[in-house]
Amino acid sequence: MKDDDRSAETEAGVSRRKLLTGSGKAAILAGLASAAGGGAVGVAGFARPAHAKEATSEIRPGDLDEYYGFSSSGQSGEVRVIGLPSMRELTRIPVFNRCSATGWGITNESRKIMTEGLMPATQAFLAKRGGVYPNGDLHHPHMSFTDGTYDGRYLFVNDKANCRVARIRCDVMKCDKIIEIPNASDIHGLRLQKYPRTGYVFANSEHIIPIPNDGKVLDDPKQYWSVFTAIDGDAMKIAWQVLVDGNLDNTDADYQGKYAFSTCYNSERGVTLADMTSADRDWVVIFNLKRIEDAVKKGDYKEINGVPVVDGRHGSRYTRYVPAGNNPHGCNTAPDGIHLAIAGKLSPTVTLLDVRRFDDLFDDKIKPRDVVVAEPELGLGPLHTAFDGKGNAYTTLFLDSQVVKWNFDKAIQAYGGAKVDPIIQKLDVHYQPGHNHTSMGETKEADGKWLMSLNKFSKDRFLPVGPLHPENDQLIDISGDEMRLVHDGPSFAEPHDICLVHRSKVRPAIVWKRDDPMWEEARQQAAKDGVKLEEAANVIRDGNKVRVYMHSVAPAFSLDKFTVKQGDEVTITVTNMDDVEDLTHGFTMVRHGVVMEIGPQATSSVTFVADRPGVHWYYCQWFCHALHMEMAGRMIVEPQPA
Ligand code: RUQ
Ligand code: CUA
Ligand code: CA
Repeated sequence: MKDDDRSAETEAGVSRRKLLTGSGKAAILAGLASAAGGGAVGVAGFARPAHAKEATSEIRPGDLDEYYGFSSSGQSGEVRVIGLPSMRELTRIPVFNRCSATGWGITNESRKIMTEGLMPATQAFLAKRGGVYPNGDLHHPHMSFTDGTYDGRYLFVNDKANCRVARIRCDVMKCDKIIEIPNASDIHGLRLQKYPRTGYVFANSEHIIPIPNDGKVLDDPKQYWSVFTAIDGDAMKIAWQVLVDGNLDNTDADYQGKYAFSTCYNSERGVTLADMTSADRDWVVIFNLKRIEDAVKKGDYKEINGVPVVDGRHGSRYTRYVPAGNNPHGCNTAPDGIHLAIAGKLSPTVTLLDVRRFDDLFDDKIKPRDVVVAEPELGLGPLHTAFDGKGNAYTTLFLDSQVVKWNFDKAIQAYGGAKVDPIIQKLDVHYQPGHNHTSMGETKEADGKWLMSLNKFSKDRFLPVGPLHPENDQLIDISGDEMRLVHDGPSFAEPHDICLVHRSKVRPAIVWKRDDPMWEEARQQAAKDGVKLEEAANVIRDGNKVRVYMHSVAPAFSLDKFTVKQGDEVTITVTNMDDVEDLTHGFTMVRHGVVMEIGPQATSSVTFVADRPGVHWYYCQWFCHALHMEMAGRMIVEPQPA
């Protein structure tokens, strides 16, 4: 047995021990050990075709990639932008984390974004703890849609750790809104309305809690619930919530603008692993958007924490529950606009639903399981499914460490009793894949060129770097009949999900616009102080508050010194007047934990207390000029008389 086989098996062994509870699962789970880690099952091991011109991940120096990959970073809390197919990391967008380079979480502009959308109780909680959450757990980045395809406006992302949803502007690649979701425990699944546009951002509370969670109900899980949330993505306000039975894991929406759906792995509403895996089957919940909107209009809801909460538990007009999987996980709408793939996780199947039958289901003309059109058995631990727009699906098999390519039509025929095998190919990936994603694959413009498999373990694939290994993001060419692995990409904790967007959809700015809303507060304060940001070199005293305004043109700040008194609250506002592509300055105040990025034509500000007398240098931390080292000045802090 090879080393990696052994560790893969240990991994599966752990999950097997933990998960081995219900009798119905024993048989499936007993099969794990033999298949885990090696991946030598099924039809793996295709010979590599002798393509005349094989697709390659190589991008020659100076050439540009064809796709943007907007990758999550899990518990790192940021978004990473990579180029595809080269897999080169292009930039990072801090969102829920703090950033030592850009000052995200330190500047006034970022702290406003990080706090203003939180519930008042959370703001009060954080006031004693540095004002902003230091962490986040960002799983699902998705670009806004118009008419079923990406429109380049925004990315929306979730924070599982602190129950938030954030929006990133794709023109400047900065986060501009963060809101907290009330009545939820945490936010896991997040996807967007695809038609007619986004529109709604759908977000799932994964864990069940008392609603409201105000201490009146405590250790009584029978009174714990989960909510499905629709956010107005333009206003970044909660539109409505739906109370459901069970929990909610992943979510997606149709291409018609009528339905959204979420997987549930805890239909038991349990609070222990044993409880949550005790049923043989869980379900997918379907939400009828029109009916829910009408309910909100008519007042058929309860207002909880300022949000209309519609009751969508069993028997309601607003939802339907379709039994599927066993602790199902992935929830992916196919680009054909018809099919929805629910990955079985503990069940070796993917359940394929036909959204055209949902109208009849809501009119009670058919039974819930009548919307199922196929349920192919694919392998062990199916987690997520991606699509090529040619009728094929690609499902990750966590336990088998494989991606399986299978065909819809064949799966539907097999479900109808025909003797056809829907599986086209199984490819080993390294190792234990979670999400996967195809180029443009969650849009109606799925182009079937690339598949990325985001693998949770890298084991032996890279130089060892200590006990904490990177993950492994693998690039697979799916343009031919057979999948071909072309690149291994190590990544730090922990890309869950990615969306692969053709570069024609994204139009980033080169420099900031001076009237950008990002620094509106600084603009207003400067106007009150009679200061012109573009020419500023002013020190304004206002009691013990001191506002220092400067502008920068490489390689100098407009002030090479300013003087304050010990204990003053100092606000530094810097405007970068360089109007040149790629000319960013920074501002770092030494020994004060103060740092900010100031992009070309941007204004940034930061506030701190100058409570240490003496001389403190400030300098530009972004290499900007041959005389960058000299781009500095002094803050002189006069001691308070003793
Ligand atoms: S989930 S590995 Cu956080 Cu997207 Cu499926
Ligand atoms: Cu400005 Cu370095
Ligand atoms: Ca379950």
